[in-house]
Amino acid sequence: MTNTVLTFGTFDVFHVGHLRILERARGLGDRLIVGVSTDRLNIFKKGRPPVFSERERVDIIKALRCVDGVFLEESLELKRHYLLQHSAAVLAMGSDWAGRFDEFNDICRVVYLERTPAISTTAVIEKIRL
Ligand code: C2G
Repeated sequence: MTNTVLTFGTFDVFHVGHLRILERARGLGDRLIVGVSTDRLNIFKKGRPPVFSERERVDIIKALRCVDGVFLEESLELKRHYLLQHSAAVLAMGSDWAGRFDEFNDICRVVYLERTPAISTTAVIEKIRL
């Protein structure tokens, strides 16, 4: 029985905080499948389009050694569907989402992993701007 881990994110302006959580999520099972937010979902979540398109963000995530598969996350409301579709044994998310996905405890283990401090896409954009 393959122990599939699912995680989700926009992964815009990819940085080491994204890499750390993907590597740690991968360590929770035998394979890691990543739901990458569509451009449209990012606008809904963050009120702005991502810097890099969904195509570019998918290509980067797909290229990572710790990632076994990628799909487009169209909506935050489809999480149960995605978890069942991929027979996820684990949902792993950053601690900024702590508690938000406990409702899925009936179909998989829900794990919140500590965020990597002092780095975010917004901070990287600000640093480049300055
Ligand atoms: N992250 C992290 N450390 C950081 C920044 C981000 O661990 N310094 C984690 C976040 O907690 C998240 C993942 O990296 O688990 C992706 O972050 P985002 O691309 O900002 O994704 P988010 O907007 O949280 O999307 O359905 C859930 C959403 O799609 C998650």
